[in-house]
Amino acid sequence: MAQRPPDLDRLAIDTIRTLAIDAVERAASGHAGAPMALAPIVYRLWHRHLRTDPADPTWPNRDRFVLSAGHASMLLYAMLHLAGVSSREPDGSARPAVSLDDIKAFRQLGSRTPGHPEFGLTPGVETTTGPLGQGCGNSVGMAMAARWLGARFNRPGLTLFDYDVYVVASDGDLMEGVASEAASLAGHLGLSNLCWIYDSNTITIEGHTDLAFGEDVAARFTAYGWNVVHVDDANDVDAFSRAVEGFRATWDRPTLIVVRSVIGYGSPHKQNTAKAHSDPLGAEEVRLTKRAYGWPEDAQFLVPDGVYEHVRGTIQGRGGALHAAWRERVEELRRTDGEAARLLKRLLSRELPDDWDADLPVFPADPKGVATREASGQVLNALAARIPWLLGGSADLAPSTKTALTGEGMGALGPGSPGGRNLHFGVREHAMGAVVNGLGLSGLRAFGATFLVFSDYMRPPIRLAALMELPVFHVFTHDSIGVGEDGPTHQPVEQIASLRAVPGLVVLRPADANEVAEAYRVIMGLTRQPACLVLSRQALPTLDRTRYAPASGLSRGAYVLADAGGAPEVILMATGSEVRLCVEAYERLAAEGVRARVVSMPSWSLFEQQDEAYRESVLPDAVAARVAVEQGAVIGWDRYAGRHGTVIGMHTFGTSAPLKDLLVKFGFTPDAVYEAAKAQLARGRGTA
Ligand SMILES: Cc1ncc(C[n+]2csc(CCOP(=O)(O)OP(=O)(O)O)c2C)c(N)n1
Ligand SMILES: [Mg+2]
Repeated sequence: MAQRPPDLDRLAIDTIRTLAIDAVERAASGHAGAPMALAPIVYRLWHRHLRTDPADPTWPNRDRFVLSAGHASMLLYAMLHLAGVSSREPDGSARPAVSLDDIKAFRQLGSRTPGHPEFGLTPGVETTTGPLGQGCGNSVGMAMAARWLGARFNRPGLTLFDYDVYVVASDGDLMEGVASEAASLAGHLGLSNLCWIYDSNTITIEGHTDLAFGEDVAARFTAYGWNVVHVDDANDVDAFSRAVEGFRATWDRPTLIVVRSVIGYGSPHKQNTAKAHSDPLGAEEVRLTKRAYGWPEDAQFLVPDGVYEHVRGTIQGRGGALHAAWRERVEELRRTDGEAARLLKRLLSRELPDDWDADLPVFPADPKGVATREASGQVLNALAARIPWLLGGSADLAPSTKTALTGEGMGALGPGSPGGRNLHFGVREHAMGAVVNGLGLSGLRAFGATFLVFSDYMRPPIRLAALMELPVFHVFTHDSIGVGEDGPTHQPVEQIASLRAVPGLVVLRPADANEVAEAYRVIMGLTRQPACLVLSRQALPTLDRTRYAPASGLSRGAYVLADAGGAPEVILMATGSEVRLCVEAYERLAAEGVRARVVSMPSWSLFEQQDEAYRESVLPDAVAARVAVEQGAVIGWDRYAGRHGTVIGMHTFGTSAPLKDLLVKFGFTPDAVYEAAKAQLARGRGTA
């Protein structure tokens, strides 16, 4: 009798399941429960629907697959492996994104298969996930970017961008506020190219979701304006395909596919329990589970004959052809609109247009000056006019953060205007950060904006931007007790220090309008680092750069702004609005014949990148008399002020009062700086 041909789809699905089980078992850590449950639908999505080219996981018009439930990372790694996703090595050869050896090295030092998926480390991983909800937030930015790119580069009969964004989200993802914020925004914008697949298994770490999550998620998403469909069993791949087809046919709204699944599917004792989330199954349970799948019980990391060919053949066949057709369309764009094609190439390679900085304003000296937020608005607009893919917006504070892009053709990005440059995030700081990351992952130069004090609401995406090395930026205004009457709830104290603690994040607090322009020059030149611009609400004098050093010194993080000449006796250093206090104190000291120096220090991290000789030239070790001034927590300033230096900063929260009273109360006056300098000098002479 002829043998029945093996059901290769079933084999592929169980390969994903058992690879996840074996990897978690070998690592003695990680999560196999969700991969065991979701293997059928993720496999079906990739095999049947996803428009992706395994030979080039960076193809710009590929559909995105985001595993927001990053703890299920083995699901993604196994899928990337079976799909044959590969990257190009510098010598042109192809290397698997995830080899079988990589899977065997799951969670080990230096592997491509870290505990949670990391963008940039593993080709095919679209974004770093693990902090629940972030992938959901990123996906909204990706979907906005797809439509933005389409609006800007598609031509009648020539579609360059029409990709879809798929997300796998868990209970935890949908409990997180950031996902709710992002879903609300996506619904408002009618992002019909966005599909979240919700793994509704009613289990989280502590047990049944009845413990803390009783709402009707489907009704909630319907209220957000989403199309909601249900798949009653994660093993019913045909029902899932119908849901995906329903998504593809929906033109006005995002889609949520609610999939009922059983965590740890197939494990006789752990399925449908919270244990399937957290523990490796254990040798005995692994055997029983493999038996339940009809799998050789003692085989490990097994990929049965025929599976690779079956999976890769289909995905590569479909995706390769789509990619080739896309390349032809890019060629056509080159023939018909060379300028657009050139810009697209730059955008996709994270380069800037020629002369992007040609219109950067130079601000004339002015004792009254302007608020740095005001200068920022002018600089940002000068850049936006020359960098077509610079876009962004605020969490409902554009008038205060001065981040509106007002030039010709800017317009708002809205439900019917996907190509707008002004984004209205609504009062959703956390989603703003995550959406900006999604835009950044799509090649756009994106920014967000709010008050500095509310940067706390968006720390998770800021740190993820740094971890992912994304050149996004944020404009944080109202940077100190300078906020005045709004009081301590709105007066940032610890925010600058905490932002400085994020590895790789460039924090810039310019002292005047010309430093603002230079700060933007630095930010736009970044290709692998996010930045935060910390700006004042109140006017700051525009320094006379014929008298003081040029603002271009900002690019080195700290520079000598004013110097009496010769070896300094005392160094006054500050950032932002406090630089002017040091300048005033300096003028008084200089008039008395004291050799004082003012160091403007807009960015610690940029300063730390300078060589020792430069740093020594700015802050000579031999000079112990030092005063540092910043309207923020003093933590860390001793590094520059030295053990005996004076740090004038904030030791408490602020208070509600007119600014002039606050400056006196908290000691931010030229007199206080002058007195501190005198005390420092006296101590140095042994008289203190
Ligand atoms: C922001 C955040 N908080 C907490 C965690 C720790 N954590 C990992 S998975 C998880 C919940 C697991 O439940 P669920 O999201 O439903 O995933 P499942 O176990 O069903 O796969 C938690 C709390 C996290 N990764 N991110
Ligand atoms: Mg769950």
